[in-house]
Amino acid sequence: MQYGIYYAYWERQWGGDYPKYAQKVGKLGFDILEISCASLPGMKKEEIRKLKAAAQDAGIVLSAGYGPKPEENLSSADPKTVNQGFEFWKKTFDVLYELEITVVGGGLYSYWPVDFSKPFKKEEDLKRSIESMRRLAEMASGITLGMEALNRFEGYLINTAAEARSYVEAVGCKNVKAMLDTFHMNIEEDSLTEAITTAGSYLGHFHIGEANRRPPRPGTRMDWKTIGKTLRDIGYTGAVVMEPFVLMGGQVGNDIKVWRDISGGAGEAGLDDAARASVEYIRGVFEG
Ligand SMILES: [Mn+2]
Repeated sequence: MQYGIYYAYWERQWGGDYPKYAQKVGKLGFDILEISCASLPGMKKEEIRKLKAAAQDAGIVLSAGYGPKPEENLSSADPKTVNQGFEFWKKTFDVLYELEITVVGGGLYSYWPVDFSKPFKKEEDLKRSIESMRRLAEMASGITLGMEALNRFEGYLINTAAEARSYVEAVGCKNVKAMLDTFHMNIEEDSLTEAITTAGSYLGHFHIGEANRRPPRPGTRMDWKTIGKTLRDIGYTGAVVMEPFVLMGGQVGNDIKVWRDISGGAGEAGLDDAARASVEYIRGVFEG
């Protein structure tokens, strides 16, 4: 397995200086920097070149995550919205290819975060989403699309590993895979072991975080040893990316709903130390 971290751990606004983060996470002991697709369609050649060089220098690879905007929702009943979604992905895949990114995950099958004040029909949205995903999979040749099971407060189409698996089976494309995140699993699954086993060979990307989205560490209610063992048992050899959110404020704090300073006043150096300790711990425990 390879171990990564999502850049937004350090940010209060979405987006950031990715070449800087590539260098940083390489030094902290990670193999992967996960970035957001949000700014990729407008990325200039020179910026792409700089980021690729930074990743190469740092000895890391890049992966990507995304929560589609409401106007890019591939499950929408409005054809214009669905088209906008495909337009976004068309531009994004061009940049992902250039950055040699082979995995992109998130609530790609819907939009994020879902506005539950608006009406929706799960069955119909699911049907449209599956049809869209087949088309997206074709556009994404060589890139694995991770269908992330999100908790009920953030999404409704795929909340569990079982739902992710049946969605992926219904799509029936090799590069569309299930994606799990221990933060969401902690809310929705009876058993994290069963959930990982249910995803089985369909698992294409894995996010980790404590129940309160701190970086993983020993002595919490998350049984990291068993989670790591179960991933080994199903033969998972992909990416394990931590997605910690501990900072209050800004659009990130608002979207993630961080209403207290979970970092405990840690500055950048404190956040770095926690990330370094976390990846060292997880690598040791997950590799068995
Ligand atoms: Mn996640």
